[in-house]
Amino acid sequence: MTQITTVPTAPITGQKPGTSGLRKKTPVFMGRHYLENFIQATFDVVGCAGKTFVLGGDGRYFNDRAAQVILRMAAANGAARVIVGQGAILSTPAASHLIRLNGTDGGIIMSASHNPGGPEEDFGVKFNMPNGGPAPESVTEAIYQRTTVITEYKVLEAQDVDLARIGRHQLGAMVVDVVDPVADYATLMESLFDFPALRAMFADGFRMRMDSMCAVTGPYAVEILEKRLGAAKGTCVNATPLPDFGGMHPDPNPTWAKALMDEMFSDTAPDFGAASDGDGDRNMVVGRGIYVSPSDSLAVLAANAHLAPGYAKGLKGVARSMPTSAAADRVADALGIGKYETPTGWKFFGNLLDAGRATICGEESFGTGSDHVREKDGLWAILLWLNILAVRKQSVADILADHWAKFGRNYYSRHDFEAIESAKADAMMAALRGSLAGLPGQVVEGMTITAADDFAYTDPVDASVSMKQGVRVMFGDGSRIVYRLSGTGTEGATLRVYLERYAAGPDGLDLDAQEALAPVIRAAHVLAGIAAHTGRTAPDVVT
Ligand code: G16
Repeated sequence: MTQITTVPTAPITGQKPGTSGLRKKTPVFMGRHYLENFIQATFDVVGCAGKTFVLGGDGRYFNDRAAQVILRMAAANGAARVIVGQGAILSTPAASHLIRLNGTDGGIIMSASHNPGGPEEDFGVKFNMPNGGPAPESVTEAIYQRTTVITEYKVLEAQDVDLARIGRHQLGAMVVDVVDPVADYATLMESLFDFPALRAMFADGFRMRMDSMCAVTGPYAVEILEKRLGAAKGTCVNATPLPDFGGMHPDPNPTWAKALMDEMFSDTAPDFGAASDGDGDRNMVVGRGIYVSPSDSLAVLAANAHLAPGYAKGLKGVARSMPTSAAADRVADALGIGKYETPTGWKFFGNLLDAGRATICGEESFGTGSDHVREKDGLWAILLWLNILAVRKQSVADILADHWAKFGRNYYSRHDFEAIESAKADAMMAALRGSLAGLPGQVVEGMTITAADDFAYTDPVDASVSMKQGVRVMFGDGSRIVYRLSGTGTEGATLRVYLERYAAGPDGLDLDAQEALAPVIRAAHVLAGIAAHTGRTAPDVVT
């Protein structure tokens, strides 16, 4: 017996999606009507009757129960079919792929990405469009507006769907297809990369460490790297997804993936190391004794992508988020292809990819991807690196050295100041914005400021405008400081300070990034009065 119930509800404040969907503390999401209001608002905006959606998440705490609620609400709102990853699990790029592969009307992804998971940690939900990419601001804003006036939601009274069983299920009038979360994604990867060459490289003794940080990519990494490519058993560590990520902070950066960093800088380091995040869209790559910054990774991938079969015809263009270093721009210029600078947030790449203007996109926040899906894709980036290593037969360190010798080096680092009181962070940004007009011409740390602004972006495809996307201070010697507040945190404010300095070479290409950036770092503190506003003198995380 199934019955549709209409439940009276009232708006709950604060359901405004951030950089990538709605992310809150898990107890907030588990609060009365919280998930239901947001899902109903989403269905009200995107439409649900007769539609087909993909549903999956990164397996964090509450993922399983939230999936059952979303399924019952989809059925009550008249959806025709939902394709769900087994156990309600799908990595974000795999979900994007399934949306595209099946030509669905979009999908719902349950994830708070790299944020920790667990009863007291973070949860999140976002809607992806029929192109497989995160909903643009116009849609997320409409969903938010809807949450402010919502009065009821619909839910089907029914038993849980057995999401452990692959195959077709029925939920009221709605079909639920439970699918293997890995198979289609692995096939897609096999179509882009030279798997025989990678198999030969592993057979020749190439050693790798893949740290899935107890998050969603474990099964994907084991299937692709160990089973299909023949990497030694045990290459993949932390490969079982856990609801609390084993207490880890599944953010693949040198701070949170410290065990991987330690191994890669040890005497027994393998040839290549990689890590991915909670929902599998981020990646970090490390060579033996050398860390690859995400901005450099994007540039190297863009310069060498043609070595992989999926990109043999070359790239149409390269896009990066504004705070990402300009290293990729130099590659685009050398290749004579388009280059684009967008606000932070993968959703801004969607139009460029759909319009065929960009093939590869990347961000300083450990995200790289291409037009194969409409999300960034951690394992994709790792496989492209492996493909490049297999063809060039050089170490990561040699590939980076060659790259810098050819293009010069954009020294780069991001300093994060976490859990600042929101009012203090807002006051600092307001003061900074107020000071912009007077900055050009000033000399700080021996560097002359040539321009300062608050980044605004006009989408070249649909002409939509996004204002106030980060304060930029540019210097005469090519150095740059960017300040913005994170849009993905759930506690107070996180101030991100992005630091960049260009060295043309041939000398001075192998300094430690923090050393090379020292004057820029000092200037960043002086210009924004970080200590005076926030009481912080040192960052919590340095990437
Ligand atoms: C999300 C977005 C990325 C963004 C990152 C950091 O990634 O998709 O585009 O760069 O957040 O954003 P912020 O600086 O606002 O915290 P993810 O991996 O969290 O989905």
